[in-house]
Amino acid sequence: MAVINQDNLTMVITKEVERVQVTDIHTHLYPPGFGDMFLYGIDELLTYHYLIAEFFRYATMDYEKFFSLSKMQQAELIYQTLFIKHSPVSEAQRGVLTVLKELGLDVNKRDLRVFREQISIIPVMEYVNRIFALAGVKEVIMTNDPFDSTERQWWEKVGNKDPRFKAALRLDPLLNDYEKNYKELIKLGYRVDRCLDENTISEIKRYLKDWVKKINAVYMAVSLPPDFTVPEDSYCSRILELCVLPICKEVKIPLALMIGVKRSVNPYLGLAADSLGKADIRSIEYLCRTYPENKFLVTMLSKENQHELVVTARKFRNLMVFGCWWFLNNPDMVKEITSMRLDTLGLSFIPQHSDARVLEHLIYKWVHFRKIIAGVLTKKYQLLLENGWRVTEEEIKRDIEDLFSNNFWNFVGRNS
Ligand code: HDL
Ligand code: ZN
Repeated sequence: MAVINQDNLTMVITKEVERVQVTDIHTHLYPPGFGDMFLYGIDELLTYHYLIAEFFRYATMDYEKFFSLSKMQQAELIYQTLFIKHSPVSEAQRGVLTVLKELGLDVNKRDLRVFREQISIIPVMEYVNRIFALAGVKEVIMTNDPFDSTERQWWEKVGNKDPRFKAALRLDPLLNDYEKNYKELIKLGYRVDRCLDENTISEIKRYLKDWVKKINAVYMAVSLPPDFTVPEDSYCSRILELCVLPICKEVKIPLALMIGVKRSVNPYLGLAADSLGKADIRSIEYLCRTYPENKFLVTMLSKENQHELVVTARKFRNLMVFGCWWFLNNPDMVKEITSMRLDTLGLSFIPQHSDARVLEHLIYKWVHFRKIIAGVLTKKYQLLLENGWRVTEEEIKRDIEDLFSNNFWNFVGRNS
């Protein structure tokens, strides 16, 4: 039972943070068996929508012209603009270098053909294993949308064979655009109507139960706009209360609410088109208070929502705060938010998820985050030592495993 002091504290925390195996609770990854939906390699890394947005800070070419180019041509343009003509100092730009460095490639080769060649000679499954190992990730939760016909076919014809990839049932088309999408439900065999009558409510619940079972969903999830309001007389609010929450409770899985995204602010940018806005915490208070037997995983996109979200979590034990989502996932904000959460919630939250879309994102998102949280945690335990509290290495290991994995599985009510 190694006793910790001011001299060995940093080393112990760094070691435990470096070696903890992560449960990455929100990603857009797919298993290698899902064909073209499984994204990896330097061209996918460079055409990440974060980098496309940053590319168009400089580029004067037509949006359509850019998107008509091949992925390789887009990657070359982005690389020349963001890495060669300007130094790659942004979080997402630096992330590409982190991936190449952790893979043992020479980032100063400055030649995409070399990186393509060096990655392409590695057998895919060996490469997947290497990425998970380098990232220190034991499992990822995906974002699974049966309304996406391509993805639906993979589930119906192949299914997921890789236990490292867990499923989450994504509800955006159902909740955010029911009027446009209810016909899709009919095509899937559910006798729903435009109006939410008794039969439609029952059929939507049947759809939810069917797909939670089919993909073995660990939770249901939805992203919501800044003006999300419940209760209100809207499709979103009514389907949420009449269908989603009763089924989440019945099948005993949480609902993940990702609030504050303003979709398609500049439609020409495709996946990079979205922005953010401050949301109203009162809807979270209402849901947690009104549905005490439901569990809510919540992340919010606006920095201005972070403190009220953390305080709200102090009021409701069925609320689990997670991640520094998207535009918040930059070093200084991650440090500030994580420190605030530790001060306000102790260790009872899930500090980060990767939102990875490309397999190698797991490396950069977690290498960057581990460095930040190691520094933040060291400060907190130093204060404990100053108060004369004797903390052991085993207790630090336990706390870090809670933050990176066990808090999630204990909240979900399952083992990893
Ligand atoms: O809605 C979401 O799940 C967001 O994470 C979006 O997918 C977004 O495009 C993203 O990838 N953020 O990191
Ligand atoms: Zn996401």
